[in-house]
Parts: sequence; structure tokens; C-alpha cells
Amino acid sequence: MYTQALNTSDTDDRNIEDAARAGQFQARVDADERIEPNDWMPAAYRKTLTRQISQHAHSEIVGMLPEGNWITRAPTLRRKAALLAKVQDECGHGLYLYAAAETLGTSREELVDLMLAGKAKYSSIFNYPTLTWADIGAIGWLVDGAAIMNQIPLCRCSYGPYARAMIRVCKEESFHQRQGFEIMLTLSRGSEEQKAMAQSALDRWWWPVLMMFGPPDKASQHSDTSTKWKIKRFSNDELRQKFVDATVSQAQFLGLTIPDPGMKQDEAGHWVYSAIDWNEFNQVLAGNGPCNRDRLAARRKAHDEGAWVREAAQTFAEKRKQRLAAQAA
Ligand code: BYC
Repeated sequence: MYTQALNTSDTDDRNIEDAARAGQFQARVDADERIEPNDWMPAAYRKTLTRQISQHAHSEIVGMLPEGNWITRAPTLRRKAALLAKVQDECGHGLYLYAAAETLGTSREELVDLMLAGKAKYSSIFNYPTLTWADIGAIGWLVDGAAIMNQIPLCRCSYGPYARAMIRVCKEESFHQRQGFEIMLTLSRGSEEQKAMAQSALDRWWWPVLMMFGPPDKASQHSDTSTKWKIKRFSNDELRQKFVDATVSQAQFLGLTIPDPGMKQDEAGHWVYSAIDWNEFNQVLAGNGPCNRDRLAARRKAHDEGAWVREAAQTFAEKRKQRLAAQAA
């Protein structure tokens, strides 16, 4: 035993040590313990969380664009104030999420640069245009509704900083969903023209919203490991089904028709929907959606125009540090 230990190389020792730590790590995850930034974690766990949390952050920031487009055109002061607050909330979510991602060791600057270079993804849904005021209602009702369905389980994600950030995010998303539903309710109880506008928004957003949950389970490359690590608690298809089941009765209440005439309930009460056009999803992910180029151009412009703010904040922080150090000396 002793001779065997002496005969192993440094690499073998590290592998044995890593295997032991990986076992302890998985046991902690299995016991529903939270993993914190300074805890040991497998490199692949760190990588997949950095990927998912940063993509989530990018989605919040890019997600400000389609709605921000309507702040100046909101129909009343009350609607304008609510929309302004919602868009500011999305910005806040992006900032908590970048902070959570940074605890894994990659700086916010590096993460943002990857998005601006088109190398990191953000949610497919934000590559669709907001053509009328009803689209703001549809985004709140459906996009935030889908986001909540996906994010409530993330409050129990194994990684502490991500799980904690999600609690506040979900509370705010819940308000966003209600403001969107209320816009849809007002329009669907309004004139024929307003009702038609609400229906058109539902027609255009329904299928892209179903794609938000990600590829079907059989094509989801990260699901197995993310489920084992309790980053994911439900599969893409399970969450998509939960969302459809919750949304059908809301559409019925609004008097609107989901653009899927073949939809019916199975014996267990689940709504069975038609096939999703995954070719469209893949095209959007490849950068060929209706607004991909506009969204990236808008983010790059905002980033360039904001450089002076980042420089000023950095200089101020350095001067403050020097002043505090001088006072302490
Ligand atoms: N869009 O193996 P899979 C919001 C990618 S913002 C683009 O199933 P995973 C809001 C996926 O990244 C809400 N890409 O992946 C903001 C992977 O590619 P990579 C945003 C997608 O990670 C403003 C590949 O496809 N929510 O609510 O196991 C206003 C294979 O997928 C999409 C989040 O980010 C997509 N829809 O599962 C209003 C939630 N779907 O990375 C509202 C956090 C998949 O290998 N994220 N891909 O290049 C997640 O829960 C998971 O990452 C997903 C995908 C369920 C999205």
C-alpha cells in the first residue's frame, strides 16, 4: 500500500484526490446542500453555471430592448410608469446575475465582451420585434410567465448565489406577468380593433415563447449533467408543458385563441400542442432571427457610449480607495 502510494505520479495523485472531492461534492448536492463560491466544485460545474448564469444575465439586458422601444409610446402615464419600472427591474436582474456569475471566477467585462462578440447566447425570444402596444402585454403575460415557470425551480438550484438571486427576480417577474396580463385584459375587453391587436400579439408570440424553454429533451445537450447537479430540477419539455397547461385557461378567460387549432386535452388533463418548428429556433440561435442584428448593434452602441461612465466609476473607486488608505495610515 505504502509502496503503491510512492509509485504514483503527481498527476495520478491529483486524479485520485479530484475523484474523492467529486464524490464528496455530489454527495453534498444529493443532500440538497448549497454549493458556495469558495467550495470545491468540478471544473465542468463551474463552466456550465458560468455559461447559464451569464446567458441569463445577457437575456435580461438584451430583453430591455424590445420593451424599451415602447416607453415613449405607452398609451397613458400609468402604463408608462409601470413599463419604465419593469424595464429598470430587468436591468437590475442582469446586474445581480452578472454578480452571481462573477463569483465563479470570470469577470463581468469578459462575459459582456463574449456577448457583444456574438459568442455567448441570450434568450431566443428577444430576437422578435414589438410591433404594437399589445406586444408589451404579450411579453409580460407570456414571456415573463414562461420565465417564472423556468425560474421558480432555479430558486432551489444547487449554487447558492444563483439560487438567492432568483428569489428576488421571481418576485419581480410575478409583478411583470400581472401587468402584462392586465394590458391584455384591457385590450381584449376593449374595441374590436383592440381585441384584434391582442389576438395578433398572441398569434406572433405563442410559438417563440414555447421555444424559450429550450430544445426538446432528447436534443438538450446539457440537461443530464445539469439535472445530476441540481441546477435543473425539471426538464425543458416538462416546464414547457407546465406553462402550456397554466396558460390555456388564461387565454380562454381573455377570450383569445391560442394559434394551435389542433390543441386538445389528454386523459391526464394536459394540453397536447402541435409540433414546434425547431428549424426556426435553430435559425434564431444561429443569428438569423428577425432582430438578431439590431439587438447586437444596439447593445454594442450602448456599450461604446457608456465607456466614459465605466471609466469615471473606476477612477472614482480608485481615488476613494487611496483616500481611505491615507486616512487609515
Ligand atoms: N434561447 O442543452 P440545453 C427574462 C441553448 S430573461 C437561446 O437544453 P440548458 C426576461 C443553450 O444555451 C429569461 N439559447 O441548455 C428578460 C445551449 O447552448 P450553449 C432567460 C437557448 O442550459 C427581459 C443549447 O441551446 N432565462 O425572463 O440545459 C424581459 C442547448 O440547450 C435557448 C434564462 O436564461 C433559448 N431559448 O437549458 C422579460 C433561464 N434554449 O449554451 C423577461 C436560465 C436553449 O451550449 N437558463 N438554448 O451554447 C436555463 O434555464 C437554461 O439555460 C435553458 C436551456 C432552459 C434556457
